[in-house]
Order: sequence, then C-alpha cells, then structure tokens
Amino acid sequence: MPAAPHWIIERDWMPADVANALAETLRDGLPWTRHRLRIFGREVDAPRLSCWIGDPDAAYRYSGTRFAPHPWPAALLPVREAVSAAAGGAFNSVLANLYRDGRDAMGWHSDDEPELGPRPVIASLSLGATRRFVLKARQPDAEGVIERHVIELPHGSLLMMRGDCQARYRHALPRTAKPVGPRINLTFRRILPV
Ligand SMILES: O=C(O)CCC(=O)C(=O)O
Repeated sequence: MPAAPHWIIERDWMPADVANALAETLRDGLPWTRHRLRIFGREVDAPRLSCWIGDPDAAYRYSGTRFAPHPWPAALLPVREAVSAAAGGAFNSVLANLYRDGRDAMGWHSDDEPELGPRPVIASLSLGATRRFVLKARQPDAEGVIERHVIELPHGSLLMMRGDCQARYRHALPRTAKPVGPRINLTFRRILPV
C-alpha cells in the first residue's frame, strides 16, 4: 500500500462485485441534484450530480451553500461502518458525487470548511470508471516548485486524506476527453458542531 504522510490509497479496498452492486443501488436510488457553486462571486451549476447524506445534525456549508443532509440509505450503513473502522474514527456524513462521463469534473479546492476541523480525515471511495485525481501544493517549495501528484482512482479504491492534506494541498478531478463511463465518488466526512 503506497503511503504518503498526508494521504494513503488502498486500491482493492472493496471487492469488485460488492462495489458493482453498491454503484448500481446508489445510481438508481439517490436523489441526485446539481449543486450550485459560488465561484468568484458568481453562482454556477456544478459540473456533476451530487447528494449530501448524513446524520440529521450534519449540515454542511460547501462553496457558499448550506446543505441539509439526506438520510442514510440502507445500502450505505455497512459501508459507513467499514470506512469508519478503516479511518479509526466515526464519520457522520458523506458527499456522494456522480460523474456521468468525462465532461463531469471537480475543480481545484481544499476541504477546509470550519465544520471539518483543522486536520480532517476524509475517506474517498471510488466506484465505476477510473478517473485521475490530482493534488497540488498550495505553496511553492524552497526552490519555487509547486509539488504535484497524480493518482488514478480505480473501482473499489479507498483514498484517505489526513493530517495537513487540506491545509497544504488543493485537489481536483479534471475533465477527460477519453471515453469514460460513469463514476460515483463517496467522500466520508466528520462534521463538527461549530
Ligand atoms: O471525486 C473525487 O474523487 C473528488 C471529490 C472531491 O474532491 C470532494 O468531494 O471534495
């Protein structure tokens, strides 16, 4: 398992058949919506579909919008347990994202909202098409170089971001011109009372 201080990935974390069944259940069963994002003071449609899921008190402010959580679907309860056990701490919410094809994407950002706390553990489970995930340092190093890492996220992989990952890096899931099928990503988070 390749490790870096601020993230770790386990590529075959969920068996492929379990991941197939989960992807199908979520794709057909979640109330997917297009979130609105505020970028440079302008409201735009997010280039993907999303669903915020969590315990009733786990409301989340994301890109200027407050999301009340959708209740946990039965299919996600064992996944929440297993991901929490892998992370060594209980998650009370998950942002589900559906990337319908290579045109859907996630722009540069850090998950650094105050309700996540200063050094959040965020566990990111990928289902479906492999997509490229990119991390970029927020500040140049002593030589003026911006550190950059590219990680392929295959079906059933679990990426754990932790420590100073959000404070030191931004991350993105870029568009791709390659023909790719749909992908669901689940980013488990612990929302703290603020
Ligand atoms: O889809 C992904 O792997 C990235 C998701 C993400 O960056 C987020 O939900 O904050």
